[in-house]
Amino acid sequence: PAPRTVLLTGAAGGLGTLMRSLLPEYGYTLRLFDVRPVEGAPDAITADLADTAALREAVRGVDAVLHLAGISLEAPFEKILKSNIEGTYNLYEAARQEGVPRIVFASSNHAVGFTPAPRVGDPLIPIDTPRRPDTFYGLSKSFGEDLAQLYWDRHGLETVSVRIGSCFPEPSNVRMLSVWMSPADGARLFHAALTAEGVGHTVVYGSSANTRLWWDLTTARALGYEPRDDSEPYAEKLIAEQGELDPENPAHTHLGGPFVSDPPIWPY
Ligand code: NAI
Ligand code: 15L
Repeated sequence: PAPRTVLLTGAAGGLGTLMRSLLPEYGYTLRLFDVRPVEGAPDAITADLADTAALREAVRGVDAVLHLAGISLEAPFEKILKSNIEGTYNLYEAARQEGVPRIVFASSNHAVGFTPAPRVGDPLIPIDTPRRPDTFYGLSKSFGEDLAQLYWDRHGLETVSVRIGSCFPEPSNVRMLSVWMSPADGARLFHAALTAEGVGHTVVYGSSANTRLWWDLTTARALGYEPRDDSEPYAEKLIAEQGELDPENPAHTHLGGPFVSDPPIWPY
């Protein structure tokens, strides 16, 4: 049966806020979880992923988890270890113990961020390209994908790991023309990932059907995802303001963009 009640971790964040408004249209009842209070949602669970008792209770009875909580940019290793590596492990353990059948995991393009971006005419980057994390952050997403594989092989807990590109209301730089996922396409993809049958552990890239797309969406489409948006209408303005991607600049020529710089460039 299609999942109905979904635990949304990271509900106070940027993507969590977008999905709180978009996913109910698909018929989900969302249970919210974040270490920060969720504005306008007094019933949200305010707890850290380190709190295993709170996690057990949070996942009890849900049909699936959309796991967005975690540090979403580069940070010192100790922080990434706590929130993203141990935190994601704690979530999987709670889900296993409570018999939750599926997790949709917010992985990231930064798990493969040091992969050179394809040039015009090159093949798209396949989903099974070797992982090349560009940061401790990307490394934590690589860990999450392996953890998901372990919990599928050992415990039969299913996961769709979504290597999200850039999911924001609009693309804000030239790289994002290639990796952007509109919020509406994000909701379409998460819905497909929550409902497709027999996913085992499936890894997909998460983006819209961008004209300048860098990676292969075949595994995402196989879930039933049909992207409807394309960043191209933003291209002329962004390129006029910022120029074309510079083939001599590593931050322009790798999937991970400015995350490959040392230190990573914020904001960008
Ligand atoms: P965000 O930083 O706005 O939101 C993350 C949320 O997680 C925050 O509300 C934060 O309070 C919560 N959180 C962090 N550590 C926690 C902990 N230990 N316990 C409980 N809650 C904790 O990030 P955003 O953009 O909403 O991203 C959501 C997820 O999607 C993240 O896992 C991020 O890595 C991933 N992602 C997002 C992309 C995007 O374009 N927005 C691209 C690729 C991946
Ligand atoms: C990510 O993984 C980040 O969480 C998000 O804030 C963006 O930086 C995105 O990648 C990106 O690559 O643009």
